[in-house]
Amino acid sequence: MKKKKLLGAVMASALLVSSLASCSGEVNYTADMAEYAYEDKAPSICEVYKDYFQVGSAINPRDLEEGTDRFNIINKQFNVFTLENDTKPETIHPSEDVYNFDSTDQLVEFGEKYDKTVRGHTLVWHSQCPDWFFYDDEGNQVTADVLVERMKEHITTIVSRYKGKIDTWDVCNEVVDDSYGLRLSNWLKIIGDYDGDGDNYDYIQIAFETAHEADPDARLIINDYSLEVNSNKTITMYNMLKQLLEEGVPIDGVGIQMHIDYETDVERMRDNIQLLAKLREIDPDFVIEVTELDLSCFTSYDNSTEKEITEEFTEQFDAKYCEVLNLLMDLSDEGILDTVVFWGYDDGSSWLNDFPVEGRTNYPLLIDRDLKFKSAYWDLMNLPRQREEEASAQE
Ligand code: 9MR
Repeated sequence: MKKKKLLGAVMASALLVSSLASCSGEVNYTADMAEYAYEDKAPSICEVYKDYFQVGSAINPRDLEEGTDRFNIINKQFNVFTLENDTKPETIHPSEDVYNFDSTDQLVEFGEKYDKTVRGHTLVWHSQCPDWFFYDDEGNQVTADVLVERMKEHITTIVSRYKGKIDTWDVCNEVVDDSYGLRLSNWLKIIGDYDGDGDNYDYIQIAFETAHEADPDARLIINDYSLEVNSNKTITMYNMLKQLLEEGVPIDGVGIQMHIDYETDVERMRDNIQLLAKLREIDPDFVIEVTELDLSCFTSYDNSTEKEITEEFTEQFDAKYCEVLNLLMDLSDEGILDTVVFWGYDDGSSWLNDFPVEGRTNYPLLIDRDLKFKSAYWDLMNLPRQREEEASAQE
């Protein structure tokens, strides 16, 4: 930034800041301060929330190119990272004898160099999982024994390689069906009730036990979407985890993806999460993680491709982000949650463009397409302090 522009920005911010002074004498951040972002003078979201939880982002290998704006942003803003796609089975283990570790190695090196928490996403999933797992060379479906062996080999090879380096694994992803019971994936269909004890949780149980053997210190998570709003899914997840935890299966927590929108009912989210938190009656150390947070500008019943981002809409959007982060701080205060990961950081790279409606442009994250910090980001930066002030005013 040129000096003159910087001076102008400083003066403008000083004026604004003086009118926004809070009762403690500290000042609120304003969107105008986005001017500082490229100067590495913006605050850091993980720093601002450090008393509550780690704050992270899904990233891609291009974000790890040191010296770029993208690298500087992610390195400063977040302290926990996951690769958006490159640790998934189809990339890391595309055929039985081929492993591609490059991107995951790169993430792990970055984590070691800059002291970041690294998450591995994901070992067992119905999607982005190559067919070779499920079929033999003649194209016939493999037996349960073969699939169990393949799954064990896959998990053991990957988790052992990153033992002590990848802190947390999404061991199983999206195993619960949207309407009832478990998702009828190839994993479930083929492995089924493997031990004959009357339930079909076996592939999940074996996956967690295998990961635990490979790295006993890693945090092992079962990750799913819509748990915060779809109570049927939450109940299925709760019942299954209750049984598995009572049987001693090494599951350390549940990952709530949290792909929500600007109308999502936050009180319903609280109720659903509280149900899952009851699993702490069985294992007091059981955690809830938010693993893929983003906030769509389209509701699920909206099929349009464009959204007019009016001032009024922005206020609604920013307020929803604040409402959600306040809920997450409540959960942290209760000792339930210590990790919040956004599914990306800039609108331009979000999976929510073109999905689920082709041609759609979405704006679900905290940083815009020009890598400028949005007003929602600045609102979130004020939130922990405002919350603490409100709490002390009530004392
Ligand atoms: O963001 C990911 C996108 O780039 C991929 O094309 C997509 C493929 O299924 O997966 C997206 O990430 C998903 C994550 O792995 C699991 N939860 C839902 C995420 C969004 O679809």
